[in-house]
Amino acid sequence: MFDKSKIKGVIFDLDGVICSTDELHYQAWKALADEIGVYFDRQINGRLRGVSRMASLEIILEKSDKTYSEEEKLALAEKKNDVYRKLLGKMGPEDVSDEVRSTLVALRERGYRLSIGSSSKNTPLILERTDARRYFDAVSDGNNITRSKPDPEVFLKAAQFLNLDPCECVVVEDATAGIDAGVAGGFFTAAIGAACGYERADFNLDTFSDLLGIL
Ligand code: B16
Ligand code: MG
Repeated sequence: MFDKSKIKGVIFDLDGVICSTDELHYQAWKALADEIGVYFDRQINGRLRGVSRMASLEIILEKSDKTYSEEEKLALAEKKNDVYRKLLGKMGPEDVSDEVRSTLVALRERGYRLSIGSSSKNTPLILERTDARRYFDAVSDGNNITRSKPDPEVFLKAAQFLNLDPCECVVVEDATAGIDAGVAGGFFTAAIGAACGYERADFNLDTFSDLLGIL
């Protein structure tokens, strides 16, 4: 049972929650897919939400007739990431909205401890480009996990960094795999964006600042 007085922390997914990098992922994967002659569109891109880089590549290669070795797959993923990081380099503070910033500030003022819980290994670069690191007490990301969502590892690490139990935290996610990860880890969950309406989530947020009505 959700009891607001027992909640001490909030863990935020990054891509699709704090900022939107879906279009940049799309452009980078599309460049790679075109180069290797594999069909790729925005619908397939939607399946990559919250999924790790290598798992994303596997989804893209479903449309390929060729079988790639593990070494070749790593090289393809690296190539995509080089393009993606160049695109991330063009991000700036304007890519985190005023609504997100003021909500994070208000949550901190209410005493909540805040962490990032993202699958992305590019989290440090994204937080630096958008000048958003300063809102968070901790960052758990693709660099400190071995299993990606729907495994709860990234959120369990975030809770550990905050010194909190999962049942004291709300996870905010835009991917159903992320909500599944939150549920599996024993967290309360709030779905936003593409995950909004997902029946496994405890809360649905029409907009980011709706969090202030829950916490
Ligand atoms: P990278 P999140 C996820 O971030 C993205 O949603 C997903 O599309 C991406 O494949 C994954 O990060 C890995 O990203 O290639 O930068 O390590 O939504 O968990 O913040
Ligand atoms: Mg996401």
